[in-house]
Amino acid sequence: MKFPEKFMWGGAIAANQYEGAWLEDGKQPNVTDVVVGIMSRKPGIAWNDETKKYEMKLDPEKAYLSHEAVDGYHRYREDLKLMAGMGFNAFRTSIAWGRIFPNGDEEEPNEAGLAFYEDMFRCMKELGMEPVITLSHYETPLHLVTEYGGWSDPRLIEYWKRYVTTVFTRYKGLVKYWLTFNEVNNMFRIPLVAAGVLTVKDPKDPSDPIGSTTKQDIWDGYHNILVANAETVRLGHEIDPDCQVGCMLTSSSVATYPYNCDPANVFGALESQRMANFYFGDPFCLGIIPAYLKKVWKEQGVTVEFTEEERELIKKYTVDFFSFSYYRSSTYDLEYIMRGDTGGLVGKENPYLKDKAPQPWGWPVDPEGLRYTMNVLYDRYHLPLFIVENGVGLDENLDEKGEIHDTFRVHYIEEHLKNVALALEDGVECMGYLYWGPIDVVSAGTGEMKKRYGFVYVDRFNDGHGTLERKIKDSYYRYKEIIESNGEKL
Ligand code: BGP
Repeated sequence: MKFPEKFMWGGAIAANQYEGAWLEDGKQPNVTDVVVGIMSRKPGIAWNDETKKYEMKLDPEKAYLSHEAVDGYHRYREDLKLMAGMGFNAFRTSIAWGRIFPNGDEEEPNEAGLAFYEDMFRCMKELGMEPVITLSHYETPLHLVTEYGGWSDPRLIEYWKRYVTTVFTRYKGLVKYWLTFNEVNNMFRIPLVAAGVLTVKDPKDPSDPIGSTTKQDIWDGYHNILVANAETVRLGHEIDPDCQVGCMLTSSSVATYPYNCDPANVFGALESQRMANFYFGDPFCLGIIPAYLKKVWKEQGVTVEFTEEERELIKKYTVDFFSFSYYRSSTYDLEYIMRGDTGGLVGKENPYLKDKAPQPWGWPVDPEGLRYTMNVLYDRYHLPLFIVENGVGLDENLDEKGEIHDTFRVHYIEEHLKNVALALEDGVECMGYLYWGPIDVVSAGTGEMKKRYGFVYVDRFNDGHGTLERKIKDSYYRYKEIIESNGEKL
């Protein structure tokens, strides 16, 4: 198995799932702070009839584990040392936008937040890890959503530009790899969290904020995010010519296979790839607004118009690399209604896949789907790829000796990495592989601690109790061996 010499090996987490300290040092709530699991249809916000606005109203019956998460805010130094112990040369996390601009629309940034990340990034560098930083990982400040309707309002572009200018300037020379919007292509399934969009002007049924969010508002959000993404590339290059800016899409949906060779299923699979992935990938990487969207907009009765200037901007400032998550594949069958979750689309069960992660989540395992995805993306975009999420969530407990033998995780990683190597042999350019959740964090999809991805276990449970002590699992040593041999010992 051959990996390039400068291949980036490491792991990825996100501020909202790792840091906790949700209201510390000036931070204000972001969209993930009001949900238990990003798929939730009932966010902790309520309509105020007097002000005619939504405001935060958490459900006292629910445990919002992300508020304390695994206390990374206070423990990142010891955790980063554990990561360096595996030989990581890269580490991905996000900046919680609300630590820098707590409400999102302030004129001046919050120094405490800037200093916090500066120390964290310096610490990564000292330990030999290249910071790979997501600018927004489901972390739009809540105020921007309740006050403006989030990204459906073009004023967000200005607030965003202020935010990215601030962090690009402050971390110039410290951060080389920036990712814009984490898995923003989930915006139709999870408008509030994935894209920070909510209908706030006369919502149809204020007791159902998600159900009341209109297609028009989501498409306006799409429009504004495409502009903001291009502005980010422009500003990044202008402020720090050595930095690289990539997009970040959930690309499990690229591996949407037609269930059989019925041409209707083949075309359906293509449409599904487009509307789950390429509708963002094409503007981000090729600078074009896909032609098929005209038909989609007509069918949905929405109006989306880009000015000539915006089109030029999108055309000119395409991303430097394509980063993505891959968890599993899916199948398309005309007769079957596809669902989705944080792992990607869920179609009819694929009879050719023998492997499945254990219950209760039981996600299908398709390592060849990663090779397929990489080939499709590289053929289409001719940009270096960066795998910034891949991993398996398991319900794990310490055994009587206080150990965790996570053989399934080891198997999962080995099989996926073998397919990365095959994709490299196919000619695909790949910058690195960052395993999702190298330390247990709060699950994005379910909001639980129980769903663990880590090589490092954290003693915290669904009801919120736990000592937060860290323990190394077996997979830690195996991943370390793979990294040390630069993939030769696969
Ligand atoms: C991706 C998200 C991550 C992450 C991962 C695993 O969609 O970018 O934040 O958590 O999925 O999902 P989950 O935690 O739901 O298992």
